[in-house]
Amino acid sequence: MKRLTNVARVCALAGISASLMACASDPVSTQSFNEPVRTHNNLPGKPANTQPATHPAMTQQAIAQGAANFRQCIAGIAPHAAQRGISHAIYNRETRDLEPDLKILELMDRQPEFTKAVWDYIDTLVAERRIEKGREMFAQYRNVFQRIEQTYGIDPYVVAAIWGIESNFGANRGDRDVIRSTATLACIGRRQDFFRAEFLAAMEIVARGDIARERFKGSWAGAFGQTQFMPTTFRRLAVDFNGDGRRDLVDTVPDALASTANNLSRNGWQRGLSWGYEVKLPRGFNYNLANKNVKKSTREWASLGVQRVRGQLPATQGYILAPAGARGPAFLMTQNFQTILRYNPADAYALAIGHLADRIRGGGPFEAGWPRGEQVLSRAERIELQERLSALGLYQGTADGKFDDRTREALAAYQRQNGMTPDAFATVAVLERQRTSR
Ligand SMILES: [Ca+2]
Repeated sequence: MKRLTNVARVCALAGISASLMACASDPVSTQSFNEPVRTHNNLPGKPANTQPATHPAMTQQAIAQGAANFRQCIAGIAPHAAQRGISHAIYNRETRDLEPDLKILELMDRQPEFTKAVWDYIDTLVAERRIEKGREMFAQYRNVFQRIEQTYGIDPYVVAAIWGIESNFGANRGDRDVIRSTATLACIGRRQDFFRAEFLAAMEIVARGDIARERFKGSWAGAFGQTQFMPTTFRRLAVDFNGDGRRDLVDTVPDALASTANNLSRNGWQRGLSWGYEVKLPRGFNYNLANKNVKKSTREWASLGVQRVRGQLPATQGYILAPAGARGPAFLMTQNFQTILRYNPADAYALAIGHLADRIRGGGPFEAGWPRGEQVLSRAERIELQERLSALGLYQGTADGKFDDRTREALAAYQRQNGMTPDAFATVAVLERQRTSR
């Protein structure tokens, strides 16, 4: 039954998470699925008066029209299902009584009201209760985790952490019918091509009997099971680990955990390497170097004064991440951190996965504290900051609220000119300073 593709296609479609998106359990990681750039400065912000213009396929009229044409649309997909070996009888049986779930069109474009600071995000995802539950579940499935480590070479604690964050160890897998959700989004809304592939992959899962229709529930976007795979990710990477002939990521924990390990393995995980190391940066560190594009060997970092907080850095290479600037913890991130990012391209998410893994293993909290007194910027405030940096001649890009390298460089230049540590960490305090200066 194993149907693995040779090449793991990575996060196609504007960086959509390969599998672990639209987490069913936790509101902080339930994100808009196709605008997932959620770096520390760029977690979803307050829409305010800066909400992007509505996509033409997302207007009320377009949605009503899509709903009216739903039966025709489903009938139009039938030949594609047949090409994949799904019989007419099964296709008709599974779609006959289907009605679109229009609620999910609302969820698709919903943005959280407030921006969450990276430390709040980590606090929520790496809460004490989740750590304890993780240790219990790790003990309960010790043999499975051992076999997974042997087979795929993945740190089993990272797999446990993904399980814990994606579904709270299987407790919150989502309750929307995956066939219905993906069929709705295949026929209505702004990502129809993408979701047509998801719908067809979901139909294959039911047609093959991997997962029974009544158990096939997930998030509004169709991510399902213990570790919230998308149907197309299932198609490429799911494995039958308990050998019963079915790849059941909903009710068979070994299948779900092994599929997750397989996913990491296909996305470049390096055996025996940690996701990253907490480090201490020297006084006067050039924060321009804290950039995912600046990779150096640990020896080079050491020569710049970067030290691991406990012990020695192993011989490897990586980049520095300082998610809360100079007054928060800093990390040296390895290739394996980037592998986790392929699941969900948000630094805060990947950091939470890595840290939860270490905590389940028995490790302690980060050595450095977070600047908890600081308020992070809302989306509207990020745009305002960019506009002010433009007015000062420091920023030439568009004021879109997205903190790319150019924005960070501009902010660092501003900080430098004003006698602040140029760490490009955007806070309300920095914005206030710009507002009050002439
Ligand atoms: Ca199985």
